[in-house]
Amino acid sequence: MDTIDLRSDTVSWPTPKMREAMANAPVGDDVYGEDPTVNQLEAEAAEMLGKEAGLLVTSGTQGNITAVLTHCNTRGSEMIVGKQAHIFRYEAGSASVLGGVHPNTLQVNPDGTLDLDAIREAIRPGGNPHFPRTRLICLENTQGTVGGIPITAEYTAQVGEIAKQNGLKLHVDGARIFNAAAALGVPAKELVAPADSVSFCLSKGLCAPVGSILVGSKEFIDEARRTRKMLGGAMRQAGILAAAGLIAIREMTQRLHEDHTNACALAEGLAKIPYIRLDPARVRTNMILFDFAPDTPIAPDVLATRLKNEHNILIRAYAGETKNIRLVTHYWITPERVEQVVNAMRTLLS
Ligand code: TLP
Repeated sequence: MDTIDLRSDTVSWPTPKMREAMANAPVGDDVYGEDPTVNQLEAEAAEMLGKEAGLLVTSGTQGNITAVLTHCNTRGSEMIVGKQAHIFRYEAGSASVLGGVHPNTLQVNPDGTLDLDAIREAIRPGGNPHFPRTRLICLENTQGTVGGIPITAEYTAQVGEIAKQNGLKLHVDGARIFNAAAALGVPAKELVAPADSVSFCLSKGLCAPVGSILVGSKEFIDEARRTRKMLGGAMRQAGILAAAGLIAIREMTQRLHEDHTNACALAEGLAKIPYIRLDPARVRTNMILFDFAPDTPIAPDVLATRLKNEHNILIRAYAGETKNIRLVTHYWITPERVEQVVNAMRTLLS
């Protein structure tokens, strides 16, 4: 029996077409700028996001830290970032550890935004030696911890305006920006138009095995290339990876609505099962967050173990968070598998 893995979209394997493209990719030494497949991917990705240049990095985390270090190039800089954002919560404190960058964290609203007034208030007045120097605002689109909620172009434009008025840079962690684009029916480049930099992942819903892309102005990417080198992320015949990345951006971005449809069907099926507390209306992209009623006869971690052992279904139970189960749909989660998951949950909870 095949495993049904709903722990994340990061678990998605490369497609057979990607594996074939990887085997046949034209390559060169990318540190010399000579890998034609990497160059092609970086150019196409930049174009899709409406920016001048792109940079292939090893992971979403490396894309974010490369951006943060490039924008905040003096120790004692400060970035305004969501308290529930991946950059703050799940990147091992890299901005502080590697860059001496001080995070000024704001509560993320249930719709994935940061309060505009809270952003304004968080910006430090200049010229006072008591304060760190505010340099950067970071947004996340889709916002993961609130359930993959897409952030609109209008909201990002308002944050961009605040950044501009205060001489700050805006970085968007767009790990799943193409999910946001599919959900909102707006081209990704419009969603990130006000951003100075954007990173997005090839290796999540887009199915590539490795890699993310950071985009921005040519000047920013030239500098980011140096930062990436410093972080050990300059690769050699990386065209092998970029070949999968080209399929990811050209083809896989076009089918993400299927993952969203499957996530909705899964949410609707699960919401009908006793003890599951889930609002299907909050499922906007490929993520489902839910928890259990207090009188549920089975603990979440026991449920996860039984799903694995008895039904070959993998889920992740998050301890200590409001919604402690997250399910993520992706290319390998078909409508038939959605049905299998609903049936298995119903069996275990009845
Ligand atoms: N997120 C992973 C975990 O680390 C939580 C997941 O399973 O969702 N930005 C966002 C918004 C992300 O969700 C992630 C990965 C990253 C950046 C980092 O990407 P990688 O894992 O490639 O470093």
